[in-house]
Amino acid sequence: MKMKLSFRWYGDTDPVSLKYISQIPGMRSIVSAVYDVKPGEVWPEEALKAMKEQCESNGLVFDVVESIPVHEDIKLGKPDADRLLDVYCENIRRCAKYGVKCVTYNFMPVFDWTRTQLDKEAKDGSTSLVMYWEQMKGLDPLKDDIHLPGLDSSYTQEEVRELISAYGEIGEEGLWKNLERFLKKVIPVAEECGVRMAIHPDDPPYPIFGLPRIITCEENLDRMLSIVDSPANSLCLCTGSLGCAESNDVPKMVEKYAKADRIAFMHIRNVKILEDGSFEERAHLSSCGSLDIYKIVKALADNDFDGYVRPDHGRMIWGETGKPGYGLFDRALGAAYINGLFEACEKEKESN
Ligand SMILES: [Mn+2]
Repeated sequence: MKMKLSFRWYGDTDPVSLKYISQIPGMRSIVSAVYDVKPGEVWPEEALKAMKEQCESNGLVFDVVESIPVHEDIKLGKPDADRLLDVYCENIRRCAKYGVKCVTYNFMPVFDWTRTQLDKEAKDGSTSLVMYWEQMKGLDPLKDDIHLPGLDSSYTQEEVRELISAYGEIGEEGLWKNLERFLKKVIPVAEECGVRMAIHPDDPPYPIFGLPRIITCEENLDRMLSIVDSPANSLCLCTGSLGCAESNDVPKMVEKYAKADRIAFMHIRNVKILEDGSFEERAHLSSCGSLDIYKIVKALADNDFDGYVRPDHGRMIWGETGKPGYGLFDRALGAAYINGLFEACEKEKESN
């Protein structure tokens, strides 16, 4: 298979071991990061070296980083942004030095992702992450204390309020301007060291709490990619994030960007959109959710996709406990399913 199958691993504190990950058929790459360093700080080389060695001793390759977080002051265009951009570039160089080929990041204000519950129980007893409007309604981040799971818990409520008003002031166009400044600085460095930057779409791809969100739909992805027209400026196409908005035709988007060679990394997972626009994370199988995963993989195979693929979030099943969305069992089932679809699509393509 041309695609490179990968798995996210949170380092030594991850309840899932590298050994178990290596036992998943076809598993090649580890997706990780230096998680104990704050945004805006330089990553210690020893940590990258240790990660590389640990992966290699388990027969795996550490070549994808998820993520190097973008400091809020860069996204807000604060006076400190230039210094922080230098640090960002230094981290890309350091990752490249230890073999990293792809760096994921996002440009979402304040909240990395939004869910209202991490352990919603389905009829079969499995649990998964969900976002119910019912549970969001009435929450006003400028008045109430917000304790949503995607929020960096190191912020005080006062800081959250200040950030939200700062983003309100710059609005969508301000955020675009700061993204442009980021890309024009970072992409040439990535090109130089053979790294593809992969922007993760906003999750979900519409405004929450009135915060501007720009990496949301085909039109905006086109705009983002055209800011720097280079394969180093690519997408981490997360089917589950884009797929939360019914207006996004995800298989069509995959087809378009795979053909243009602007997808560096695929996050494959399924979501079920409910009647009121709420959504539930579901098993990877197409019939379990709203996305046609076969069509998505076929679009990749038809375009000889050779980038990274990982089964994104999974449910918690078979009594496993651990980090919500990041258990071993359901993500391994997802990996096996993805392998099967790729094998079928690639063999069919060869026989034609
Ligand atoms: Mn994702």
